[in-house]
Amino acid sequence: MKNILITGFTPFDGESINPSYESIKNLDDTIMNFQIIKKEIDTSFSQSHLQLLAYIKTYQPVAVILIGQAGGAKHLRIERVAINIQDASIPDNKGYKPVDQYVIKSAPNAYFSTFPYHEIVENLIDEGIPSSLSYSAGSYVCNHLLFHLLHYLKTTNQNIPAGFIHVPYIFSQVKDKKDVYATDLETLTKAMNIMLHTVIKELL
Ligand code: PCA
Repeated sequence: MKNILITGFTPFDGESINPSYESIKNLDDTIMNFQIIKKEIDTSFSQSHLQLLAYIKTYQPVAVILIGQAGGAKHLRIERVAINIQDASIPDNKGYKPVDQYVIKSAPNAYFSTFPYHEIVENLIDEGIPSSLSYSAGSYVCNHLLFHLLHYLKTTNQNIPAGFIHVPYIFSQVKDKKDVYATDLETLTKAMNIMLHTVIKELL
């Protein structure tokens, strides 16, 4: 059976949960003959890519999808680009806060996602889940991880679907926040299933 790797992040910035991992952890273990490998990645610049690359080497996935929280977002953001910049406005979970640094000094300025982003947005919207393409995954740990993933796949000639989806807060996270958008976990998990079916269609 072929593997699809999907990851979420650990909570950060004082939160007790991260909806990115919450939305994937209960996904079915298999979908249409593909094994769905779900992993939680540390929200840190130093560890995140090492964990991801180790999982890729272990599971040899045929597609890799990363999920992260974008607090304050009003819909799912299907990320198309990773930039070679790390510039953090808050420290990561190891207390590290890079300013204006490269992700990988010798690498290109940017990489593009290779998963079927247009189809994912279309299918999510068809199912009533607000989503759009996004041309910036920021300059924090999410962008860092997507950049490392796309760089690794490119430099090892692995032409497989890979990309990133940012998800909004879920309701339990915004009880004490004013005027901040949130959605429910069920909707996010449904979105993950729609996205995986869309990716799998491309692999068949
Ligand atoms: N979101 C952060 C890092 C971890 C996460 O879930 C980001 O957007 O960079």
